Amino acid sequence: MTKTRSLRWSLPTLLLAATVDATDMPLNMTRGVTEISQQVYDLHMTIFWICCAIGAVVFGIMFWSIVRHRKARGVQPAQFHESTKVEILWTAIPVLILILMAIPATKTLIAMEDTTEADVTVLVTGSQWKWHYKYLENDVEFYSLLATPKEQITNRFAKGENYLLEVDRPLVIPTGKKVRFLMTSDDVIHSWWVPAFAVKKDANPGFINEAWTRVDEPGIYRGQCAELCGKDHGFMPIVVIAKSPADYEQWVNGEAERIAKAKAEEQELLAMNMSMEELMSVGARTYTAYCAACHQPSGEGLPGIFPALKGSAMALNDMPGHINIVLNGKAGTSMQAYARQLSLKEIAAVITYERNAWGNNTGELVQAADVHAVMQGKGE
Ligand SMILES: [Cu+2]
Repeated sequence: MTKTRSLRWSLPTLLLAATVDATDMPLNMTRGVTEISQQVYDLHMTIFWICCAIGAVVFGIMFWSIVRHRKARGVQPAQFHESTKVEILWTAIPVLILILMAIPATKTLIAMEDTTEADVTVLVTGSQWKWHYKYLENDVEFYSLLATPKEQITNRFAKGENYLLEVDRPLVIPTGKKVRFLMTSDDVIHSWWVPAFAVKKDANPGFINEAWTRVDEPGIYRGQCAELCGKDHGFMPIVVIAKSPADYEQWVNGEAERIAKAKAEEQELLAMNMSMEELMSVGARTYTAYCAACHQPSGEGLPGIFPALKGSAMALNDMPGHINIVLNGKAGTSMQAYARQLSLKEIAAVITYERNAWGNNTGELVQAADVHAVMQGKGE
């Protein structure tokens, strides 16, 4: 008897629980921080409650009918095959509901797609496995790489608060301004996803997709690549810092200065010779950040997938070929072109490292000028 009573009460409790504000539900979509993300959230909740209402009505009628017309009560089945009235009703009602749902959905979609009159435009390029940002109004561009230490990934250190959601150089955008993103890719399909902005757009090689956002609150917003793009798909996070327009302006100037300075240094570097010690130390750092994921920290590669550098003919004998492949990549393989991604110094250093580490003791130094010569030879 008590069991029946508790069952009788549990159903209304369950139904009432559904009226609790859905934001309390940790598995629900987040509201985000932009007007669009709020619109998307509201749309999602509207459709959700419509679905709940439809579910309640349809299952209510169904269960009521099953119980009310059960055989035990001696009910005779009704015969209304091919009833025009019923068929019109069950077509018209869903069509009406769909139209009702399509109106707010279309409004939100149109607002999301409207990338006109942007204040700032950023070209976002995905590549295995990092993001590249280029500010079209300024001479500012950079790669944004995962900054979580390897030791955390391999469980040698405790995992940090923003594990796998931290980068060396975050994208910076101004608050209160419309920022347009142009998405593309260097290799496979990636997807640039920042949940707080309700922006999730595929980055396809050879195509440009558009998205936009306007963030009002300064802050740090995090996201991830949302399209399975290969082995390190889980290691290409996105970090966006929204700064006030004045701070943003300052940051842009600082970046432009940094890039101009690096270019000037590179010119100086061409006349300089770096020592083996310096080349090996910069080279080891560069190798770990850019090469070790495929060629492995041991330089042994993965047989059949990524070639070994340790003891390889190219690393031991063919210096121009070695420089060329690092600069320009190898078409049809995962070997990327690093000419744009790394500085002359880093390229010279990483090649020196590869020619002298793991017992590849060629004793050869590769200088920035050597790399530059191969670059010029290629007419770049
Ligand atoms: Cu990706």
